[in-house]
Amino acid sequence: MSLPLIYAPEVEAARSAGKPIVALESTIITHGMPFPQNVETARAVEAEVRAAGAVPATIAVLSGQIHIGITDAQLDHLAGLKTVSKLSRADLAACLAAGRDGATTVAATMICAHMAGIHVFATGGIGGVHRGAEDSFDISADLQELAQTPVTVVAAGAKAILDLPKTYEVLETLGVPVIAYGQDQLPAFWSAQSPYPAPLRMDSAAQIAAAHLMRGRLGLPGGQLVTNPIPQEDQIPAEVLSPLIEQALAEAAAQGISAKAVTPFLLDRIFTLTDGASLKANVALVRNNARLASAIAAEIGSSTA
Ligand code: PSU
Repeated sequence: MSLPLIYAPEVEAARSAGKPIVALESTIITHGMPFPQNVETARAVEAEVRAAGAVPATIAVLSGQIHIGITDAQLDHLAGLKTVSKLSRADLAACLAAGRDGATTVAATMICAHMAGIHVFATGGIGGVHRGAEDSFDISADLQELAQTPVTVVAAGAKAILDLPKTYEVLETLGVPVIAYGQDQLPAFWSAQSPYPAPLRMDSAAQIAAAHLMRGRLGLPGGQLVTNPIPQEDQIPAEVLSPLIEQALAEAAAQGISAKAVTPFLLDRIFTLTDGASLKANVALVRNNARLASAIAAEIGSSTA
């Protein structure tokens, strides 16, 4: 039986022509940002990828089919849905089998990108170990996915709402290469710097592409996490953000927010508490990640050609 996979015409043409392709996720559209900024950002990020000479493939599930690349009308449909499932590894097959719509998280987007032969994926921030995970056990499935699916994910680090040291400890345990781009410290999503030293540092897209290809040659499962610092001019300093993150976390605990609802709740509260500045920074960092991902995809393409 064939896979329930539909390629957008632009992506199909890129596959035939051997052009670099960059996967993009859809949960950031449906659960990560408010309307209409979510749609504007999705279009702007696709435009960044095109401007960098690659082809964007925004991945989503529509009527039980995995779409590798979506049209403007499909993006509007997805962004306009009142409620839509947030699909991770555990939910993907059930959503497809039921013929429903769903937005793909980092984990599910990696699975779909790999099925479609796409090596590189750009997003904002991956999920990770939530603060208080020693009691809640709330650890994003994104981490396990990085350990098993061979896609290089470009993010601005794990989201700063998480427990960053624990997140990077788990990635180390899982054998996931964590690469900081152009600096020695790990970035912290809305802030370019963190106190945490990066396990690996690379300074060019070519180096990152070579490491990706070498993992494949060695037969190692899993991908790479590239942490790309938000541009200095767009960042929110950690000392400004920290108390607001604490406040949002306290509100989530008081309201009993749990499981898949935690990340969207926190992002929404931080948006309000920063008067929208967190969203502006989020948009800037995703665009920045799209540019680096496009350069890595081009390097991977030229190495295998
Ligand atoms: N990047 C963003 N905003 C987001 C996400 C990524 O800038 O909302 C989404 C991704 O889909 C990621 C998810 O997989 O947040 C993490 O959710 P959780 O913590 O529930 O695993």
